[in-house]
Amino acid sequence: CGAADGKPMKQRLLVVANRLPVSAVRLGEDSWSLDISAGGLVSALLGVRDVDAKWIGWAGVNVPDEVGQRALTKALAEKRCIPVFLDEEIVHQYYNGYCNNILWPLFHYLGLPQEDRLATTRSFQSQFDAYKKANQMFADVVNQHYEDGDVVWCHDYHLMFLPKCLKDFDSKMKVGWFLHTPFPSSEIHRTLPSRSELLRSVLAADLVGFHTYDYARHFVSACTRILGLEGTPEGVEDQGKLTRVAAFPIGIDSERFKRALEFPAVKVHINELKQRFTGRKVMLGVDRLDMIKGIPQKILAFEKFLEENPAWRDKVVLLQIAVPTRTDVPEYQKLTSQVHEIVGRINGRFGTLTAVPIHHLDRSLDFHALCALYAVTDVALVTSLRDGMNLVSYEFVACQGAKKGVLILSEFAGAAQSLGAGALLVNPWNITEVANSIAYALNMPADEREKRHRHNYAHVTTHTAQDWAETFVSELNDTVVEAQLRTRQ
Ligand code: ADQ
Repeated sequence: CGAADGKPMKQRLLVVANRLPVSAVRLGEDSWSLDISAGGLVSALLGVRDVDAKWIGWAGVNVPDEVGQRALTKALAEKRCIPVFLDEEIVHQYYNGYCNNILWPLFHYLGLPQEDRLATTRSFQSQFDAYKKANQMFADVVNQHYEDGDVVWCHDYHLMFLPKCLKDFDSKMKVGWFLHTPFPSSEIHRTLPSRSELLRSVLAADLVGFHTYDYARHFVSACTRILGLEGTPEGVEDQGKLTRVAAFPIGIDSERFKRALEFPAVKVHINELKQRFTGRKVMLGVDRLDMIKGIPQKILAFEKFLEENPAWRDKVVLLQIAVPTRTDVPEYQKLTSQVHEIVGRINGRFGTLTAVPIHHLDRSLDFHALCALYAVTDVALVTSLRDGMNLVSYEFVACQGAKKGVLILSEFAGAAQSLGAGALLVNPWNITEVANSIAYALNMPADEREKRHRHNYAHVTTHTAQDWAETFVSELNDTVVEAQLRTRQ
């Protein structure tokens, strides 16, 4: 369609995610400072051609007063963001409760909470009610801003109820839903008390996407086994209505990483790191400090490697950068102390007066510092127990144009399906296997390193975040057109 000035109109895209890509800090009654995150999803969506995208989501802060809400809405509008205001109680029940305490561990095969069965069952229902209420609040904001022809792309496990809310409002709305975590085997999903309602809500979407073919297959089996619906090669069919289900593996903005390596400040940082670790091979782990990332297992494997390879003890260092998340949750606090304890023990055991084998940082690094670290790394260790995709493995490869370092990658990360031929795949639960892979990686001949790196580099630089977003949006448009043709026949 054309606009009045004759130029083709861009398609409007409403991206709905739990969190807006901003951090908002209140400066006064009606003033806010906003810091836009330049990370993955944002650059993916900026790169989609002929699309005019806006974000809808929670800004991550409680704003109880109208003056503050109005001021934040106005400030966010300049960044093409639209806020959903959630109060503290809803955040507690919906976000900390149902999303992070129930769906996150379950989708990563860690099971449902078991501490106190009765209490969990009781709070389960109120958390699920809050989840549905919060999803409806997101839907209300989408509906206020929706215009005919818009594409609405819902993201992640926080918003599984949203497709249904949106279709209830307007059955012609083009709705896509993408899951960033794994979708577990139907045997795991079956244990969830609200299993059917969630599946039915997701099926209201026109297109449902996952990182890997396996997750898509698990979702279709859950629909056939739990709901008794028919799975077809295209997706799931319910009384003549097809919901298309497919794999759309995400990527990164690899050019952004390559460009960063050319910045003078990053080059200076690279040289400093090289000097700091002269004579030692650098191994790197970069993770959010989360149970799913397998950080204790990784460090124990490194200890085993040091135990069995004394000649390497003063020739290798492991840098583990772990951003704390969900710091108010006791399980995460326990994980932090567990990691500190293991690191302390290993440094005490193998350290010398001048060097320690593990540098562990509990914090986030800025983008340039991260790129410099990736660039000087000889071996990256990604040992997630489960991970939807894992972008750290992609970022490491993108920064290794010169060095051609080795990637040790968990077979339970979605990335194993795309980078498996170049990486050394490991079972992160098998500490001996990971320790052996570390030894193999450190001793790997240059031609093998080069060959493995070439494979991964080609993948990471050609399957970018922009391609991912563009493919999903165009597939969603096609799916809706095909469905319209089918109903006319
Ligand atoms: P995450 O679980 O957050 O994402 P991941 O894909 O690895 O996992 O992305 C983490 C991002 O945070 C990366 O861009 C990384 O650079 C950054 N990061 C991590 N630790 C950092 C640190 N210490 N300092 C600075 N930056 C740090 C979820 C799913 C993944 C899926 C993504 C995208 O769990 O499986 O790949 O969404 O769909």
